[in-house]
Amino acid sequence: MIRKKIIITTGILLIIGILTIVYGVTKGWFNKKSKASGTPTVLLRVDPIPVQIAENNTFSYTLKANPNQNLNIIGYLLTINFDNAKVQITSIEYKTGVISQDLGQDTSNKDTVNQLGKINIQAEISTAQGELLLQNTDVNLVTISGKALITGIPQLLIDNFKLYQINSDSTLTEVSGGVGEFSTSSSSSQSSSSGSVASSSSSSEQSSLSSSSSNASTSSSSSQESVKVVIKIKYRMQGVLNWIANQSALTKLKILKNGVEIDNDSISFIASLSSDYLWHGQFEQRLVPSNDYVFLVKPDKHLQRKVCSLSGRDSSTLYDCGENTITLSSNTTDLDLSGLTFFAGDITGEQGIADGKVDSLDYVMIQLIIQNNTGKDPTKVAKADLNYDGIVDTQDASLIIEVWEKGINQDEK
Ligand SMILES: [Ca+2]
Ligand SMILES: [Ca+2]
Repeated sequence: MIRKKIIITTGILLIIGILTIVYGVTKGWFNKKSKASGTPTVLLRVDPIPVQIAENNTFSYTLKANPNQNLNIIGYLLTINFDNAKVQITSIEYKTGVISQDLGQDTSNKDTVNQLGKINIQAEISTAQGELLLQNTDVNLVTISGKALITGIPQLLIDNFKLYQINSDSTLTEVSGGVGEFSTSSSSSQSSSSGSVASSSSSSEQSSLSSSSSNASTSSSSSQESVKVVIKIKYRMQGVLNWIANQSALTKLKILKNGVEIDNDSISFIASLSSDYLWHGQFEQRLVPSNDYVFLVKPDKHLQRKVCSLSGRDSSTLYDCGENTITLSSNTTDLDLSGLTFFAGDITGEQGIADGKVDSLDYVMIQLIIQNNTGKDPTKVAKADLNYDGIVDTQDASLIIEVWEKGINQDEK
């Protein structure tokens, strides 16, 4: 009898145990391990959770970030949208890092902020080594205070949250953050869950820079013979206003014939700065004489431009080639791009190399060099001296802002 009871009790306990494990698995109790693995994610929340505020009463919320692993950051950015008919902002205080000049907004910008219903938060860490955010620990980023114009729950909608992590090899990684436990508002609050490091796939930079073979003619059906063409090119870089002798820039070039890139060959040549503030260089290529060529030219640290006439114009904006193409027929051709400005700033991307975009990663890299006081270090000059004056400083940073102000941020294709 007693033995029977023991067997039954053991059986029941066993079933309860199994059910508990099954329940635990479905609830993800045992998933903790995967959380600490590779991909950094950062959750952002508003503290306290907004509740109803009576008309003319004030509120103050702190944005708290919480990473899933230790992260050494050197900056962050995010956008906060709000309904300016319901809420007015009275102060914006940075709790981690300091505002990035010309990019971020704080209390001194509250008029603009209230007019647009939008706050751009962008901060950088002012110490050279960055700031360590500890795993699973809240850190206060920004405190936003304001006043309710009508009774209701203030809704601050956060968008585009990113942090910049500095790695041990001093490359940067962009960590896109997620927004969690956020406000009460329906739509945008929970939409973006956990973020991850965007791993930009292939990079054009990785392709070899070997200068070109010669079999352009073999590819197409054309029966025409290819001829050796020497192309002499001159172009202008944004912000290069002084002539310093012996400045040179690796310049990459792709040739499109009838819209198709020839042979996938990367051509590169070294251009030299001359006293006319123009960069001069030349390259040779065997080409079939034809009237349907287009060039893609990308000087080091600059955005690529599409060139579809032998004398480029239209310097300050992006342009569309339309039907225009280049005719190549003679053995020597001058490509005079002095009217065309090459926009500066593409120095880095996710993998630490130029990625065809001028974005905040490029900007942060320059800020980092300035903060670290390594602007004269030859490797930094080679990497990030955009105006070729021998030092990485705020002038280089402001060239990037100039490019953004033109609404340009990527290679022309
Ligand atoms: Ca870039
Ligand atoms: Ca410079």
